[in-house]
Amino acid sequence: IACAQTTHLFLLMRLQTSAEFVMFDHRVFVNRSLTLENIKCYGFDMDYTLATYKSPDYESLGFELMRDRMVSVGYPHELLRYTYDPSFPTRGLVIDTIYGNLLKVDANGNILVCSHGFHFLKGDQIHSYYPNKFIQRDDTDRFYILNTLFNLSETYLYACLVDFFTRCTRYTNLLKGYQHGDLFMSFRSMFQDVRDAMDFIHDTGVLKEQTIKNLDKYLSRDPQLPQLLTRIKEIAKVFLATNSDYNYTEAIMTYLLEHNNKPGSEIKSWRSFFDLIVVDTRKPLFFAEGTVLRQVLTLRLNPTCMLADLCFLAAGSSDIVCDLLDVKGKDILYIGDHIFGDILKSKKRQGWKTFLVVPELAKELQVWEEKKNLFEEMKHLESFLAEFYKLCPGCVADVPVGLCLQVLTYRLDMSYGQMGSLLRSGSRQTLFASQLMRYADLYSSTCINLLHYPFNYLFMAPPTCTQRPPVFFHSFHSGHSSSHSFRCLTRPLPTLLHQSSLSPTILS
Ligand SMILES: *[C@@H]1O[C@H](CO)[C@@H](O)[C@H](O)[C@H]1NC(C)=O
Ligand SMILES: *[C@@H]1O[C@H](CO)[C@@H](O)[C@H](O)[C@H]1NC(C)=O
Ligand SMILES: CC(=O)N[C@H]1CO[C@H](CO)[C@@H](O)[C@@H]1O
Ligand SMILES: [Mg+2]
Repeated sequence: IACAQTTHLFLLMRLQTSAEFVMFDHRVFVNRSLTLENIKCYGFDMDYTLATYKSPDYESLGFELMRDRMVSVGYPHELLRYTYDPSFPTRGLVIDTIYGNLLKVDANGNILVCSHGFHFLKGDQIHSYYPNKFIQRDDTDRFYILNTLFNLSETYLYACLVDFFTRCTRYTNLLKGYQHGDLFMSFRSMFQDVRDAMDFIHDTGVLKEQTIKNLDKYLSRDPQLPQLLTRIKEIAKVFLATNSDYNYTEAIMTYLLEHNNKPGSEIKSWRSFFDLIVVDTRKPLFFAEGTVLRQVLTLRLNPTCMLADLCFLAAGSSDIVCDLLDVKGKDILYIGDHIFGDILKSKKRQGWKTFLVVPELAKELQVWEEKKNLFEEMKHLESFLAEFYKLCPGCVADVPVGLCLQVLTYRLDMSYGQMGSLLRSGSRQTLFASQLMRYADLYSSTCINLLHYPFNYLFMAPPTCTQRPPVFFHSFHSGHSSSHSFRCLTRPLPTLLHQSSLSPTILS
């Protein structure tokens, strides 16, 4: 009853604060209610947040630089034949450094998809590596999550290596690596080499150098960005906190904001869009104890900066941001793309409100729209199964129904790419999706979407009827469901992650 009442109340409130005026693919999705009116300060990350890198050109560049680095430290020349294939990797995969597999898992470590190189393993093959199709995710020495967009090229490179050595006749395939004469090369050492190559292209600045040389190729420039920042600055304080260094930040932000004016209009320094700029932040450390604050002394200081000579800093900590801008953690909305570095730490340690930028959402929404009938079909099958288990606990469902579900899941997954969706496999949520729900208050494909809402907007989270999200599938998998959870399901809610969002009602 309580649940039905909440839903009812929610529907009433929704009539008043309807978000239906925003086109679906421009939506900001809500996990926890948030009143924009209370936000006194907006913080932005730079890479992949304000600066949208072009996919797949940018990932290809990263991949090629790393691949060439591997060859120059002694890996076979044949690797040079591989080129980046954007249809293969999905963000959020887990590398098993013992067996060399790439895994897509859910929040509890259940395996949804598993590949060895480019070969996708079937159910019984997965079982032979992982009894119960399950991994102990807290074994962080063995399993590494590839959570950032920068990790995509790394993910693909690792798959290329496994593919190459598995098929190359000079090498003998063993359980934990390859044998070549007296030499044993473990999957683990290959992973370490890929990481080193990744560090190499970042630390030596070769990736940045190539990017800056060819900004039009690697960076997309949204003409609405100056408008967004100007509008925010009229009502709140704005800061930039980036892990990038001063020179790179300068180049990127100049490109995004200064070369982005309408012809004939006056050129405004990119710095004047912000009240405070912090480079070299070393997030997530920035949100904890921080590092020693340095002033970027070489700069000619921006006269419009409210904080006079302190407006441009290097390193420091999030506490310093609050002090300088005179705001409390709860008054800050921080917008970033890195679930661990930007979102988790700022929320957990500082109580900041968080907005996660998930560029893949554009594609996710497109598939959702195109494959609506498949999602519907899946929903019907699953509610049929749930009903069946409810009536007959402990029974085994008919094979064709299970098979149908498998086929549907596969067809849906393939609509996203070889590794499937970032957020789900069939109707099961990925680890990435569960982290997103836990730590992000709001999420959207780009921060520009904030422009579609008034700055006093109340973002309403859908009511949760039980403590177990998502209601439906928990009860389905554990074999018992209550009529309460069914009622929750029928609510027409604008959350992308919930099963209920698969209902076409939110679009109408
Ligand atoms: C993924 O990329 C981040 C940088 O965005 C890096 O710090 C991290 O080490 C990478 N993860 C792995 C497992 O290599
Ligand atoms: C930034 O660029 C200037 C000149 O272009 C150079 O002298 C300086 O060393 C660079 N700083 C960093 C941190 O790369
Ligand atoms: C609507 C929604 O996704 N709500 C989730 C927001 O985050 C909390 C905390 O993890 C979840 O419990 C909710 O289900
Ligand atoms: Mg970033």
